[in-house]
Amino acid sequence: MTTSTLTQIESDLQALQQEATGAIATATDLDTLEKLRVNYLGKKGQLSQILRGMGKLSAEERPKIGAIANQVKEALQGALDTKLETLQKAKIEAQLKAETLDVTMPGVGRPLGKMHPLQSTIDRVLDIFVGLGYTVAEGPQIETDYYNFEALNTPADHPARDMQDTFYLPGDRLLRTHTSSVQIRHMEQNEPPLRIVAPGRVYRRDTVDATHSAVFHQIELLAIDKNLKFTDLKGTLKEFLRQMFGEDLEVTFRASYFPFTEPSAEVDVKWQGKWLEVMGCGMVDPNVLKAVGYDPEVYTGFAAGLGVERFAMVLHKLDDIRRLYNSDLRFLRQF
Ligand code: 2NM
Repeated sequence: MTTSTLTQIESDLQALQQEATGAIATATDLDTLEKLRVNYLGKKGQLSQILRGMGKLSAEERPKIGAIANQVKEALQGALDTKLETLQKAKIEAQLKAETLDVTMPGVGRPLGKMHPLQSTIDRVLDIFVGLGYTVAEGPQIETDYYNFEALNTPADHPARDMQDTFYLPGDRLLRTHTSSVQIRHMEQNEPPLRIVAPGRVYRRDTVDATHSAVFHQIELLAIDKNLKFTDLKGTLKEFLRQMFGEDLEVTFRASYFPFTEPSAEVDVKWQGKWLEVMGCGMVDPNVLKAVGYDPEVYTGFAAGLGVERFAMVLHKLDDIRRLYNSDLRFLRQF
């Protein structure tokens, strides 16, 4: 083999090292660097191609070129490794910089929403009854005549139907006039003893004025057990009203009438010097118990109902029920 082949390979290796070192030095991203590695040191890369020419060398020349080739390879590998580390660090730093959150920047002011006074009144009432061992029950606002009236001892010709003028819908449907329908559904599905409290929206064909709305909210409670008596009802409501309006509250029960309770009573509280009617109540009528399949000889029960709007108006000294519905923020922000 001629010396010229030897020197040719030597100078090719030198040229490769020079070119590759320069290219590696100018690489600015990891992709480019990887392409350079493949191009120079890869299986089919330029270094391999030059070394293929070694076949023409003599046995004495071969180790000499082999040693040089190794030096070139190590030098390039070293340059690649160093550059790789630099570029990786730079990439992480750029990422960290891009993702930095400046916690000293002023925040964007987001006005806080708050609970509507009707909802906070409902929540207060429910919290008290849950504390007394009651469970919250809910049901549909569109009802049938059966659940809203018939099962509640209020047949079609009953005069009490006029007491709560009803919105009728097509096809034997109506908008519930009280949440008692929820209690009927619950009793149908459960065995006594039970204590439930049913909050919800109810509908009556009333002329709207400062104290009436065609859509309002009720909370009704119901307890069924053996040996429940009127004194249990009184004790429960007195405790509820005491928690609602405060200690030393004067409470009085006045005889009244509801088709679904017997006896029935209206509850008044002395609030800021005046007697206020706040609830209706009574012992569940035996006909109601029979309608849901309970034996009135074994079980008795008491029930009571309150209007949420009325409670909210008393507690917050409101003079017009309509303020609770027209979403005037100047009004709502006060609560
Ligand atoms: C009231 C007043 C008196 C009442 C009765 C029932 C049921 F389903 F057990 F028969 N639930 N609620 C009731 C009784 C409601 O609201 C003024």
